[in-house]
Amino acid sequence: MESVIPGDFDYFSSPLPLPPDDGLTDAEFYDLFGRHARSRWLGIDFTYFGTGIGGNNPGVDGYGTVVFTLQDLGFDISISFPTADFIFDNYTVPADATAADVQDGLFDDFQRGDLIFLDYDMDSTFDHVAIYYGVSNDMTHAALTASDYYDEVLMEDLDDYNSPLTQDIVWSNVAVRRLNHKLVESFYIYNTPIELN
Ligand SMILES: [Ca+2]
Repeated sequence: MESVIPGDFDYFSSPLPLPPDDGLTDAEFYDLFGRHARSRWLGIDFTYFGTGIGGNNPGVDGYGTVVFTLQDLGFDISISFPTADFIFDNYTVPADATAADVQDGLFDDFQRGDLIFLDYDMDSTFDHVAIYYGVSNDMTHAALTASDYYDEVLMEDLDDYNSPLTQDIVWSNVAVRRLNHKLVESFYIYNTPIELN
């Protein structure tokens, strides 16, 4: 403990507010985000602009699996603009992995929680976002996706070339991003507990 006696050199340094800090390393945060998204949304109905569990439009789309997960983790994140582009533009940074990696089936640079954005019709507006998960049951490279093909949130096998998600990845404009941990951390509500489980 430094001296806080008035006139002491250190007197003015200690009262400065600490920046928001969720106490997690980047790796812990991304892992927590991925696991919480999976546990929260697997098996939930796919609904465009879904309001999550309950609400006036129950279910989730890709955007919801990201935003509502962040809300669950205590981040005060806006849901006023329910689009994948909103997440991409405001809350993400480049990942280590690239679009070419996922389109070529190369997953060495992926980590759980990475976000795979898809622009199906190549109009420069993202239409979907899936969450890379990694090992899940018998899959080595699984992703959590709110699928309009299956009408539910499920894990799809990115090593299966014929899975609907893989086909969408191959035939769409794709970007691989990750949440900006430091940025979403700044939205953290201090008194909401985050637990690694
Ligand atoms: Ca589009």
